[in-house]
Amino acid sequence: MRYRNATQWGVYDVEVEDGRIVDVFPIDEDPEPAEILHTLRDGVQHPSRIRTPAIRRGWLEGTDPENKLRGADEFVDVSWDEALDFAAKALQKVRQEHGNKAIFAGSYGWASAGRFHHAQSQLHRFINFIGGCTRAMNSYSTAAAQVILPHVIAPWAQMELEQTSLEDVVARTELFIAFGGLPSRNAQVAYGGITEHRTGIDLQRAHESGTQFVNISPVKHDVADTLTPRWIAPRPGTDVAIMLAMAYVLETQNLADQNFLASHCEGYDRFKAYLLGATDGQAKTPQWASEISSVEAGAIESLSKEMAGKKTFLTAAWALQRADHGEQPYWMLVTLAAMLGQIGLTGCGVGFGYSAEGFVGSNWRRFNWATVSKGKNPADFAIPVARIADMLLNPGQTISYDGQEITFPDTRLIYWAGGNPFHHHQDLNRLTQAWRRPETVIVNEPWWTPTAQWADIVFPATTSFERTDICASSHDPYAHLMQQALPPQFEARSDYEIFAGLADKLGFVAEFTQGKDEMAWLQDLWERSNERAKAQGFELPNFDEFLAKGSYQIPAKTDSADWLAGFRADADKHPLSTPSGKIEIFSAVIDGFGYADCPGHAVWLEPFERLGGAGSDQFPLHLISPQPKRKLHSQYDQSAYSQAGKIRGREPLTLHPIAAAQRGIKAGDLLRVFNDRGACVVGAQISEGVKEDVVILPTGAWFAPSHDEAGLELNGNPNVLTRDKGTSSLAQGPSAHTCLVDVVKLSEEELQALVV
Ligand SMILES: Nc1nc2c(c(=O)[nH]1)N[C@H]1C(S)=C(S)[C@@H](COP(=O)(O)OP(=O)(O)OC[C@H]3O[C@@H](n4cnc5c(=O)[nH]c(N)nc54)[C@H](O)[C@@H]3O)O[C@H]1N2
Ligand SMILES: Nc1nc2c(c(=O)[nH]1)N[C@H]1C(S)=C(S)[C@@H](COP(=O)(O)OP(=O)(O)OC[C@H]3O[C@@H](n4cnc5c(=O)[nH]c(N)nc54)[C@H](O)[C@@H]3O)O[C@H]1N2
Ligand SMILES: [Mo]
Repeated sequence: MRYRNATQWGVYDVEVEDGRIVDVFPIDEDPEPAEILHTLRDGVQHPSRIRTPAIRRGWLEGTDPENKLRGADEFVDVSWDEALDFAAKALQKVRQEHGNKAIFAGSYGWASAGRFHHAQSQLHRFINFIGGCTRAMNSYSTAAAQVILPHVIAPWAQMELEQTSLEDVVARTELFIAFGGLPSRNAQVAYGGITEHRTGIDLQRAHESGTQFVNISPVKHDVADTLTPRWIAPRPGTDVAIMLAMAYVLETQNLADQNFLASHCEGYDRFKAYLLGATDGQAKTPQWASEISSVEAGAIESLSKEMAGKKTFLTAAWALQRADHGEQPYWMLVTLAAMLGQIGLTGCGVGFGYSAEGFVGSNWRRFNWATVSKGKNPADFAIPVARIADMLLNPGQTISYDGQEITFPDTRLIYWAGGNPFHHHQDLNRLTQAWRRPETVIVNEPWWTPTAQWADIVFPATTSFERTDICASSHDPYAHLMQQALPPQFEARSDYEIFAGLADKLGFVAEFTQGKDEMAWLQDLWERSNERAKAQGFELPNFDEFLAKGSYQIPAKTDSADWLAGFRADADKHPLSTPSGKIEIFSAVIDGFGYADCPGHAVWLEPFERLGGAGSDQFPLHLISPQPKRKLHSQYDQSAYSQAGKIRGREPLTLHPIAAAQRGIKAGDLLRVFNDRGACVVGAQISEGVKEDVVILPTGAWFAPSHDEAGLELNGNPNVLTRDKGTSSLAQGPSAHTCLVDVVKLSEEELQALVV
């Protein structure tokens, strides 16, 4: 039998025989199915599935009061009733003794597609009934962007969903300059789900209609060869210096659009004084930028002039803001686009994350489908998402965030459902210390992931293939019925059922379930969505019709003007939502915060380490840890398809032939990558497509600490190397991409030890 189901990398038909998934097929509507689909063949029913509820022995028996064994202990299988009972009592105890803020249930992570069975939504709905918890705000993806851009140009949601479409690029863009490139592997994925993969096709159409692509990235294949891009390879983390030098060329060669700067922007003069060196004695010349970035001054100058003479679109990968002072490249790119004066013209201006996910730049109507109602968090408190280890380690400490002060609570209980902090967080050796502090950690997971292994109480969760749901997201033209293809595996229950079970123990199951079954909840979502559709002037088919047909396509949008065309035409009539209604090249609000690490206009700030700067004498290679090609984050790393991409079972690290030769490294060797923060084992892959002193280690390998003194991580998880520091006092985002390392071949002795 075939069943249609959906993932965050596409919609698929899975073939099931004798209760096993035997094959997976893309659907006709998808012109370029993602290769990640192959993970599903053996991944869903992999031996790594959690079979029964389980409790960590040291926690259950009270023999590990300081939680020293958390992460390395054995688990005892228990019944659902017992596990729910222990969890409900632990939640009650912490609430009563320490208050709800002592429960951390931010639970960041991508979980799975499906609007009803969305793990975090279920967790948050449940926890709000018992008084709420400490939550997390913003995302690991775009934390710095989410905070800086509303001050400068537009709220992130608007920017992300409404910015210039690739259709407009095809129609009109002559020069497309991509800082961080347009890595096609990333467009396989879209949060909440994706029906049609079109990014590669649309970029190819742009190329064929004459758009020229420039890839400014340490990695050559960040723009597909078929787009015949020019490649400029800066040192990672130095893009702001290059952008400033471009601005310098525009300003000093009379190429900046002074009219647009005067009519549509705020505070250019303040920025200009800095640009020309009046405020700090340093003109931001191409020569200055060249010394920082290693890009030739002449190349910067000629590209700047070319930009001014063409219909130009500027973009940056999200990766650029996942770095120390990650606010700056985004602010500076908007500033640069404002100086070109083309913002609001079709196919021109600035936008972010084209290829970061498959929906960016798509041109369909944006429709906000209804979600599971979660109610309000009575604790009304959240920390910036990437500050979790800081919070766990430093109760009572106060940090700055976007003009506010946030004081960390004393966390006594962690509840995680649908995320993998031992995948996503930086400096995992630090996280392991922090993670031992709470009394209790509860995790819902389908598989024995590192986060499940680092819990005290583990509930086995179903996957989306074991439940019925609706896949629909604000950026996809379709809604799909997700058909249950398999019975729940072993003793697994859906997150909804798990929280209903806890609600039962705590005496509010009727309120939590409202007496509805899965299908009744789906109907409720559908009908509430229809109310929203009517407000937009269209109607959904009735629920039974949708069930019978299995999918529905919303109507296309009617307005095709550039999202900033109105603002361009008349900035007074169509102001931006910034304080001045204009593009804020200088922000009085941010200036007023008085942050040394994020002043009132875009600036070059030295990162805590970089090539040619701090730390590079000791650790001469820059590590970039991008998204993995063969999976979504850590999901399905256990599958045969992901494992087929490994070298001797370890994640491949790509390095330049010169860096390899200097260290006697050959392709296929096992290596140790290391710095002061940690070390891991990787397999060597050699390529001329990376800058000489840059190495690439994708994220996603399941964290496997060796638990010995050397602290060697065994699968190649880059987050043992990254530093856990906020981008700045403004956004406090993650700074994973600022990371220096060195690499050596493993010695015979180390190799022997690995075999054991
Ligand atoms: N060094 C470095 N680190 C990074 C990044 C980087 O660029 N460099 N990128 C960061 C970014 S942008 C992100 S978004 C994060 C991603 O980090 P995460 O989103 O935390 O990573 P995932 O592996 O997607 O974790 C989702 C987890 O949910 C589980 N799951 C799936 N479906 C269900 C379900 O229905 N119920 C339950 N209970 N669980 C389910 C999966 O098994 C998996 O363990 O990583 C960040 N970390
Ligand atoms: N296949 C797959 N696709 C995914 C995901 C996945 O796990 N797997 N994850 C999804 C998620 S959650 C997100 S947030 C997006 C992330 O989307 P991005 O943040 O854009 O993705 P990354 O892969 O981290 O980085 C993109 C590129 O930026 C370049 N880069 C890194 N640092 C610098 C720098 O300092 N300067 C310049 N110029 N370039 C730099 C790297 O070479 C890298 O290839 O991807 C999504 N897409
Ligand atoms: Mo992300």
